[in-house]
Amino acid sequence: MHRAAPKSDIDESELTVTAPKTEAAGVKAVTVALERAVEEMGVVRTARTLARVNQRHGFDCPGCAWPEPTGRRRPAEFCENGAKAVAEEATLRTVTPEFFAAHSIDELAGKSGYWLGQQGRLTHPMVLREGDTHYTPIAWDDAYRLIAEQLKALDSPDEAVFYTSGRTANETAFLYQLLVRSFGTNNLPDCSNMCHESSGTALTSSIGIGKGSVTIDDFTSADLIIVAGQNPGTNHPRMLSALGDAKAHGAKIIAVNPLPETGLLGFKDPQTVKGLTGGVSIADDFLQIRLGGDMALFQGLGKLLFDAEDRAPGTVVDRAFVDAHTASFAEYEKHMRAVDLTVVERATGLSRDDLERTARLLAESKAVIICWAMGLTQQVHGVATIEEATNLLLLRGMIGKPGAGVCPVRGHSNVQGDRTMGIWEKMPETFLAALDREFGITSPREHGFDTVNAIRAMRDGRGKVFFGMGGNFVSATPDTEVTEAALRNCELTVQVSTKLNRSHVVHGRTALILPTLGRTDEDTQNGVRQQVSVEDSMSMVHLSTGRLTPVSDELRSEVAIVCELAQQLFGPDHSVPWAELQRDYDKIRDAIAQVVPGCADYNAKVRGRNGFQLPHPPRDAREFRTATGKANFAVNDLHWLPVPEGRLILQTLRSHDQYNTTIYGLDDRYRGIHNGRRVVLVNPQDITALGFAEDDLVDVISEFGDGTERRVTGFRLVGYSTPRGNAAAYYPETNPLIPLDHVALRSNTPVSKAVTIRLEPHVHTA
Ligand SMILES: Nc1nc2c(c(=O)[nH]1)N[C@H]1C(S)=C(S)[C@@H](COP(=O)(O)OP(=O)(O)OC[C@H]3O[C@@H](n4cnc5c(=O)[nH]c(N)nc54)[C@H](O)[C@@H]3O)O[C@H]1N2
Ligand SMILES: Nc1nc2c(c(=O)[nH]1)N[C@H]1C(S)=C(S)[C@@H](COP(=O)(O)OP(=O)(O)OC[C@H]3O[C@@H](n4cnc5c(=O)[nH]c(N)nc54)[C@H](O)[C@@H]3O)O[C@H]1N2
Ligand SMILES: [Mo]
Repeated sequence: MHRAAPKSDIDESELTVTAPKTEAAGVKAVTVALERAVEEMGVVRTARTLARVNQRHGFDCPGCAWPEPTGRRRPAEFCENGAKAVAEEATLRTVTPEFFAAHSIDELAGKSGYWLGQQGRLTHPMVLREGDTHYTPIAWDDAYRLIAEQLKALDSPDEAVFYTSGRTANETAFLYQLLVRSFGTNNLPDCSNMCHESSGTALTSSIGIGKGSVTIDDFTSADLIIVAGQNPGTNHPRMLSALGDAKAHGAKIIAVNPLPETGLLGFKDPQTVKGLTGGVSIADDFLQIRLGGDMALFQGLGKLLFDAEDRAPGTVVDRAFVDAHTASFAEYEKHMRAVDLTVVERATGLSRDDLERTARLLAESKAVIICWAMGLTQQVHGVATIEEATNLLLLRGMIGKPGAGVCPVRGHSNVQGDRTMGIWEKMPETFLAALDREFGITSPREHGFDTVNAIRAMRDGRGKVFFGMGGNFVSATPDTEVTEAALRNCELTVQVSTKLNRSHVVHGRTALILPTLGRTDEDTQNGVRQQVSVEDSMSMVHLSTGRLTPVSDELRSEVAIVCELAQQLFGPDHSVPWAELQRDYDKIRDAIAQVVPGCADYNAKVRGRNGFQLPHPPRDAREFRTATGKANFAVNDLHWLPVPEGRLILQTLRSHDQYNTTIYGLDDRYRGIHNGRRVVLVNPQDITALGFAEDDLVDVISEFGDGTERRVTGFRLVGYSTPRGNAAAYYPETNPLIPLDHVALRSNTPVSKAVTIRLEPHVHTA
């Protein structure tokens, strides 16, 4: 029925390039997704599974964190990449002990991440002991004992690192951080450190809470929506429906992006019959900005808003809001009035007319939302850039009213919830005190390692045990060579995973693979089907229930793995009732209700029709819990990215056919790249100016301020619409180019969207 796993690996010589698509979604999206799903799951499982995505009593889509429309869930909010995410997880292909017996670790290390992931679901706990050539099966209890022994043998709990990826449900996340803090460390790096950390840092400083202030319903009352540094057509396809609805209600939409992303510029809604025929352009205006130019854009707009206020006093600055709710307005005003618009033009690559047109819309609109994702966060000045976007909204009184606010669009389906539940290397004292009170433990107070600092620690021998609760640490992090050496430097690496990935084949002296249930799988404890809960990008919490029969009896839930390991580690007399919590997830939610702010009565509220919304003081009451008690205008010196002579600035991004390090297929349909991934998209004029021709094979060399260089080889040059001096290539193939120390100020996020590179002809070595 379903297709066998691909036997051969990627052959980049088969790569073809066609013109980028001008329309996203539509019928093609439905066909592609269904074909993939049927290949992986067969017809019956496909029908049963896709009918339950994001439905009441169904499961939360493991795709992205975009919320479901409230009240009126569509029969099935169809989303191509959501369907691919589900198919990827619910596949019937399996990676069994026989598979590991047939493939040595050296052989697996030579395969691409694509090949590894496509082999199927992991079925048994496996171990690789020092000197072994192959992973072999291990009993669960022996695996727990091995981990506990290694952890207890450390000189300090701070020599262990506990990573989390954002698919982990609230119940697991809460227990996992409890285990880690009971053990005695705050070393809880997560994928968010590489993702929206800059958003959290900026928003906490500006408005007192690191989360977005809008709800899905605000989209239909907004009259201006700016989407900056985000490619929703690929990464949040359901957001296009919300933007389409907003447009139908009269909102204007502005896309700010170096690339003319198909989803923003042309969209065929697969939900409506209309979508089957004509498409609409989602964006009313497209500002093709230079990489790293957004801080300049927001400052330039600030300046122009003050100019507009001068022309018509009392119409642009929301005085009442500014006076009642904000601090440092005078400093901000002074700073903005001094902004030099000719510098802004150079920094952004935009014209004076672009800037004035946008400022006019901002000044006239009654309700404005600014959305953003990785194009803003993964920049050296990402935090300041997001503060500048927030400044504009504060100036216009656009926080805490219908149709207006800040909207960081989260990636992983529960990355926001994981943070709420305590997955953070620097949780505040109030949380730790509540945790200690509830469980009779003493949480450490010293901050732990974030992702970049965890790599540094393992590299330097200060981190000796790595435990990954999901994710693919080796491929997702920057400076691949350094990170791989850091992992190999560990005594023990443990990966709790659903699918095979590179983090299983780049390993410590001893390595464990612990196979776990996914979102779609039925989770039964003590004979009773369990549910978990997640929080979306707009602070809505709801239940998720998997119903598929797991592909193997040996899979354990993430909750079970945490509880069973904890009992092994802490013994039977620990003050946390691990066995009881594992037996009934309601008990975990009762504990969450006692510890996590806003979660009182969790079990009852999460069972409500649409779940429940966590409190957000600026959104709910224009209350700003900052040190000043007000929303803070931030004053930042302007930074942007001039392109050094003969060089380019590279951004690393996602194709339409991948989920982070999971490669679904080799078809970046919207951008016209097929059957391969090693491409660099460059402005055709730059290709000529640098002495190359389209289709040339090149090596890409990154140059860092400390004089070090990094190289990846054999990339195809593709002429593409991007500003002069800017280039784009796929993640994770280009992660070796990103220096570990190339991080965003204040958030320590790897700068994946601005790497200085040069190109050299690729010399074939036979
Ligand atoms: N199908 C699918 N869905 C996903 C994911 C996936 O891999 N596949 N990943 C999930 C995760 S974890 C995340 S975080 C999100 C990521 O969602 P996105 O942030 O949309 O992901 P990227 O592919 O990194 O795209 C970054 C976008 O920002 C633009 N950009 C880059 N630099 C700049 C800049 O300096 N200024 C401006 N204005 N724009 C810039 C790029 O051209 C691109 O359009 O998606 C989530 N959803
Ligand atoms: N160059 C560059 N690097 C980047 C980025 C970029 O834009 N450019 N983006 C960054 C961002 S935004 C993010 S969020 C990170 C992503 O970093 P990660 O979250 O670490 O990476 P993923 O590729 O999402 O992880 C995929 C693996 O998760 C496992 N998995 C899937 N579902 C489950 C589950 O339910 N439970 C468990 N236990 N495991 C599961 C599977 O084994 C799969 O192989 O990458 C970052 N790295
Ligand atoms: Mo992310």
